[in-house]
Amino acid sequence: MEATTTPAKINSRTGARLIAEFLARRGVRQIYGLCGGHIQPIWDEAARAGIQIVDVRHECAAVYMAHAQADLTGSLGVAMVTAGPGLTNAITGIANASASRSPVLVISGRPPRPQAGMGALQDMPQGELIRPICRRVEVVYERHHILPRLEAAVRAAEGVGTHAGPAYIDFPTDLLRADVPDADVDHLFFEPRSPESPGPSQDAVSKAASLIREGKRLLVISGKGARTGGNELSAFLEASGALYLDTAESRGVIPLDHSSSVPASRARAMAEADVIVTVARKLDFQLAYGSRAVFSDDAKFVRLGASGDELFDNRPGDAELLGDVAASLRALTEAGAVPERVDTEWIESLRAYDREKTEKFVARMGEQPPGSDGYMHPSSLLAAVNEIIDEDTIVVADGGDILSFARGGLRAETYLDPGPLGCLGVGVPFATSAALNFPGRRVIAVIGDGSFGLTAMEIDTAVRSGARAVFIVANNESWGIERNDQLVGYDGNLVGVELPDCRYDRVAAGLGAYAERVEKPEDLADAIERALENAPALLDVTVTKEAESPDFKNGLAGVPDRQALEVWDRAERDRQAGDTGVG
Ligand SMILES: Cc1ncc(C[n+]2csc(CCOP(=O)(O)OP(=O)(O)O)c2C)c(N)n1
Ligand SMILES: [Mg+2]
Repeated sequence: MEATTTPAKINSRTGARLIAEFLARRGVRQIYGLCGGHIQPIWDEAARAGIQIVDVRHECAAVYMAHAQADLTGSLGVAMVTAGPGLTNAITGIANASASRSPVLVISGRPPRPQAGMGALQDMPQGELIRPICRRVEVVYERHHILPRLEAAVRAAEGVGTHAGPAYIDFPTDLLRADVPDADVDHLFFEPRSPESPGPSQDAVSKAASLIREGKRLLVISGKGARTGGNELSAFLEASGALYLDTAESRGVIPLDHSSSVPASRARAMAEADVIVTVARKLDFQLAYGSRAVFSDDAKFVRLGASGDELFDNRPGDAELLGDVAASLRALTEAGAVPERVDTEWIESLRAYDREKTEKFVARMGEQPPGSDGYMHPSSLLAAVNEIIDEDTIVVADGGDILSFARGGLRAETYLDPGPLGCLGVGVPFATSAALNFPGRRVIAVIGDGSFGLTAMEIDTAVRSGARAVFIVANNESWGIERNDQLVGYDGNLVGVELPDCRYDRVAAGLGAYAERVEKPEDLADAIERALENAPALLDVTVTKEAESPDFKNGLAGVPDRQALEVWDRAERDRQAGDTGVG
């Protein structure tokens, strides 16, 4: 018999396998997502490529989990959601990653190309829907575009040469099934790259250094991008003798007990400093938009940032250092940017004020009386949590009043919260992701009852994936901060703010988690220990709805016209009135 030769087979793989290979070779170890036919080929190939699929109960939670991973590890987080409602469900998570400038890649599918525009299942203009909240949107049509567009999306998310944020890419399902020949696969795309961002210009460094040398009261405020420049930031604080305010964006970059740190003197530091250095920090509502009514009118701003957003939003810098912030900080230290006639009296007085306020605050925390309803004050709960937090504990806070109490009251070095979008519901997914990414560390989330309800079903995700987080629900049977606002600002006309009689411990137990209800402060310590031992676990802790948090007292819930806080709003209006006669 004549020997037959099989024709040489062209080496190819499906589009889905190519995407999975790209992700695996670029170091992606987990994808958070929820299944669906439009993405099934990638879902399948990613799992076969050894990527862990963490499957959630609502697509938004997948993006929250990818976001938490990105914030905690500094590397790209990846979420995968199906077409149509899969993507629309994910939108709040994408908006949150956008506001937080967190590197998240969102992958989706869409109807096969032959059905596009014909009224196909789950067909909608997905790219258009999310374009304003993404650093980049890629809608892929061709097999030879798969790798270049993935590369572009990943780099946009990582914020190479600018700030990070979410990027989005989708593929039609037929392209995922189609063969991609070797000729369309450039292997260079598989190689991980270390993003290199250029440093600041020499002129900008000289200008900034001389402003700092001329100042007497130097204040440094850091933001998200400072997370990658911790060493350079401490070296600059050390050399310059500056005072320092962190914001939740960069909590932990500088240890809480650092001698420069004066969080409790925040208002005075902002008002009295004469040179303010912002490190990768937008002057957003949390910093009074840099207002001349809140900061000193003639204070000089030195702004360091990876993008325009971090340099000239609201109050442009007197000196602006565009580029890698670690490189900018190093350059300032090397240029001898140290105040020549430093106001040591001011520094000492702010430190003393900070120490005194902090000591009083801590002493009072565990001693707040219960409400007239007999339930404990939220600070009693936080005091008990503080007892078991160590420098390794990852702490998550979510809610209204309880978030405000927790942000100031919990002594956490590693900390995540709803961020500048005020995005309630992150608590359970953030903590679940933290526990999966850091199985050796304690993870504790303190969550308002209202906020818990938004993503409560993700307790099931924690149970199934073995995420050993402890979820503590501060149950005041209300959307507390809004209720307080209605009591005071709307004559007590309470509308849609009560959440009575919910047993969150039973919800969690029903989903397979260890759970307890705790009603007395003296029972908290043991209950938290048991929860840590049996995690994932939930404690449903009854707290009074009468406690008024700092955010409430500052007027945040009332949403003033010009500024986020009432006292700043008043100061801003006074300044305007003084200028123009208009109140
Ligand atoms: C997704 C979302 N919905 C609504 C709001 C408005 N909001 C801000 S705080 C708050 C109340 C939060 O209640 P809870 O989580 O129980 O915390 P508490 O204030 O009671 O401590 C609400 C509804 C928001 N920020 N985010
Ligand atoms: Mg509540």
